[in-house]
Amino acid sequence: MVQQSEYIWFDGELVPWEQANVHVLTHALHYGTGVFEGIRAYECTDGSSEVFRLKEHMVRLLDSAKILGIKVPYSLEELVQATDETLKANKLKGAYVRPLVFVGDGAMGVHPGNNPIRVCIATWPWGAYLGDEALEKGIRVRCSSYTRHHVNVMMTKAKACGNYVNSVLAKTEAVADGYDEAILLDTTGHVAEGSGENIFMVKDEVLYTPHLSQVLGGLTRDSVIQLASDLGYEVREMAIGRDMLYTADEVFFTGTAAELTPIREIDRRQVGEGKAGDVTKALQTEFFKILKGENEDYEHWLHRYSVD
Ligand code: PPE
Repeated sequence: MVQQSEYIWFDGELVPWEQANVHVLTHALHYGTGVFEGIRAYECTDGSSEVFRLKEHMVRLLDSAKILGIKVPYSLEELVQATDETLKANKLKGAYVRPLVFVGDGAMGVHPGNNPIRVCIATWPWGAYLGDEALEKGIRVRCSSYTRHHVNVMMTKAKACGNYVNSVLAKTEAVADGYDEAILLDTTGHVAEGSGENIFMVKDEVLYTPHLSQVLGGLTRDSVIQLASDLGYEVREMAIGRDMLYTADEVFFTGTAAELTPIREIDRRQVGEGKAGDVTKALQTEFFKILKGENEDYEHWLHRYSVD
């Protein structure tokens, strides 16, 4: 169960959590016509708070909407402000932030017509996405029997609600089979991403990650690439086969919800030493310092706010 907070920002105003409801004929419920974001806010070491790369997340939300042909009735600045307002109203020093833009009720049928475009921003406290132990010890994953979207079947750059049926299928299959998460291969058979994460591998101190052609351009992925480069690691974006993962020294997932989660086993093969590797741990440590506002060099990624 989601831990409720007091308010949800809905169509321009803060409404009590239980009243943020929609009609059953909401277009997005039937056809997946919505786009969303996953954002995290962190309490910093100095007692202040920050939303990580808030503006970039909202830009991606607007881009996702554009890809689906949805006209968002709010500007980037208004969405940023609404996030601040919601976090403050809920007195949340740290939180998961879930903006959602969706086609509301009105006409039925595949064509969304002139149905209203509705926008909400929900915020709630959310701990480690794959469990507390996962961040430290790593998780067990399987390559999914489901393939990631083809670029001309679904719009892989849009964080569109309907796209996530593919993720749900992969994730539920993985969990039912006793794994923590799934790795999806793309339509060429190369490694794409997790159900809600991008993926990296390390071999001989070099980082590898699938190029962006068929995966979501994750902001955590982008942050880790920049951070790794700043720390002196070489990062190569290229096509990766699952066999490369099997023989990698380290593999890890990145995502707003998953943060930086090590993978210790893939398809019943131990990855490296079967625990978080040195490069993964080094990146994790530095990344969490940034998130907690402890590294001034990355202050430009932080949207500071205060609930007091
Ligand atoms: N790929 C997919 C498919 C994806 O959903 C996410 C985020 C990422 C990569 C990583 O992107 P970023 O968060 O910008 O680094 N998934 C969001 C939703 C997860 C969920 O279960 O819901 C998230 O991490 O918030």
